Amino acid sequence: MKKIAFVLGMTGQDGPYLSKFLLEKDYTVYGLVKRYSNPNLANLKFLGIENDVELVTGDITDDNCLNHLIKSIKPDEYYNLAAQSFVGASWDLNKTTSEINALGALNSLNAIKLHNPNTRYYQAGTSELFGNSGNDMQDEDTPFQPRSPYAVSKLYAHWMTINFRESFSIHASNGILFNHESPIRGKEFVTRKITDGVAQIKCGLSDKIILGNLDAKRDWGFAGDFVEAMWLMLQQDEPDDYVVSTGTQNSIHDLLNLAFQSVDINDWEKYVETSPAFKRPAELHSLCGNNAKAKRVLGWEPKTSFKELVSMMVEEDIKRYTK
Ligand code: F7E
Repeated sequence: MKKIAFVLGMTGQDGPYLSKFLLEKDYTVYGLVKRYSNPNLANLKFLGIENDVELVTGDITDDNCLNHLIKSIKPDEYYNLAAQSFVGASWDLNKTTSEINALGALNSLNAIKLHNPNTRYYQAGTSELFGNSGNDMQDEDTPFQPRSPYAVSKLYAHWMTINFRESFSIHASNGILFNHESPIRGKEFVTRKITDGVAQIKCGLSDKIILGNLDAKRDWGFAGDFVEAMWLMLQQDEPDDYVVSTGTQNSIHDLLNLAFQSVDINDWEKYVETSPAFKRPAELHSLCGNNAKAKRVLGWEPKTSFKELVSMMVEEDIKRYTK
């Protein structure tokens, strides 16, 4: 019998990549989409899978809806990728962020416990939990010091996932994912903002990119690689928590260098400005993940280098403007 996966966050970046991966493994994939007159299926279309997934309408903040869907779909695997995922917006939207990211996870876990306790649960966790840890690299033992409403909401989801695992023997795992990007990343995130801006400059459609803190350093990987780790977590006999990262760090300066270099522009400074509008009330300066546990236990490794990732994103953005 085909395995059934239920993916929440189907119109974002990771939902479509994970769904494509699961379809290739012959899963039946159900995806939750919010009710809109015109749901945005662009990312599913980009990956060519919009007709291959079963879309169901609902909302992670509505526990009745999740209870009903779990009862009818009876998924073997439940991937909670639904989130208000933009850290920068989470100060202004702190309640919405908490309702979706924190209580949405609780609604999911309660629905599984009540209606299909054998469903395996994946919680999309984040390196934002670590805050400014002071360590050069962060791993599963690094203490959490969340510094944004986004990170605080994800901390709740993280511990609730562990609580359901320990209290009710639910197979529930946390993936503590560092930044992961792709050509279908939202344009509000700094990678895509830059690759889209570079494409516009190259195509003569713009002459500047306005950014916030250029000194931030992150561990950026390819979303298409990271979704495999999510799946691997749910294939283990025992649930657990894993850092998923590339183990390499780059700054926004490095990102700008590579993005402009990929279109043969070497004097990028004249195209880049900064504005306080894009700075955050509390910033994370430096993140880099130690992925040794994911490598050892899951046998997972990232495949795409930072340079390949940036070139891929710029190339796709240029295609969009030259079609
Ligand atoms: O910012 C700095 C910004 O918004 C990265 C989400 O997927 O990864 C993501 O969160 C850095 C920050 O991602 C701009 O201040 C400078 O230091 O691309 P970002 P993020 O906040 O790291 C984690 C793991 C998640 O879980 C999140 O859901 O870049 N930065 N100038 C800027 N950032 C943005 N967005 N825009 C700027 O103009």
